[in-house]
Amino acid sequence: MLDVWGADTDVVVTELLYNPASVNDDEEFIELYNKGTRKVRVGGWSFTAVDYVFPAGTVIDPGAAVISAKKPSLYPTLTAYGPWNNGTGLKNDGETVTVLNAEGAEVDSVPFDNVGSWPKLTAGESIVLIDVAFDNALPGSWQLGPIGGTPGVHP
Ligand SMILES: [Ca+2]
Ligand SMILES: [Ca+2]
Ligand SMILES: [Ca+2]
Repeated sequence: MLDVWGADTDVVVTELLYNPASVNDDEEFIELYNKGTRKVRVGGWSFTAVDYVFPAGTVIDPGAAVISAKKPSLYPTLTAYGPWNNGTGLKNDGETVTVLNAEGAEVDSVPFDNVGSWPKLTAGESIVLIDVAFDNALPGSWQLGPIGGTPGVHP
């Protein structure tokens, strides 16, 4: 069978809720979107910044957005991959979130921040990639999302 799976790089980070309104920040999530036309296998994929590995066999459908959540039980109506282990989470003052494939190679990377040209949020707001054709490593490719974000929905 020929090439029935999409490329790893079809999957991009489209939203981060790195500073939820709560003090404990348990609502944090990273949204991944498959911008391609084929399913992408993400089993064994992981992140820098937070400690999580996607289960074997996990697939993201074309045009679908999924989230990895610090505490998936807070998103009972969604497929939320998690929890993040060892107390890891997303820093409120910025850091780099890199998505690694099962071989440990970089798939996507977002060096988000809350200063400079990055969207300056009020706690609770997410940041959302404006267009999946844009380079999500660049601050100008992002805009503020609503309070609580739009987990599992893109755009
Ligand atoms: Ca945080
Ligand atoms: Ca907070
Ligand atoms: Ca979203």
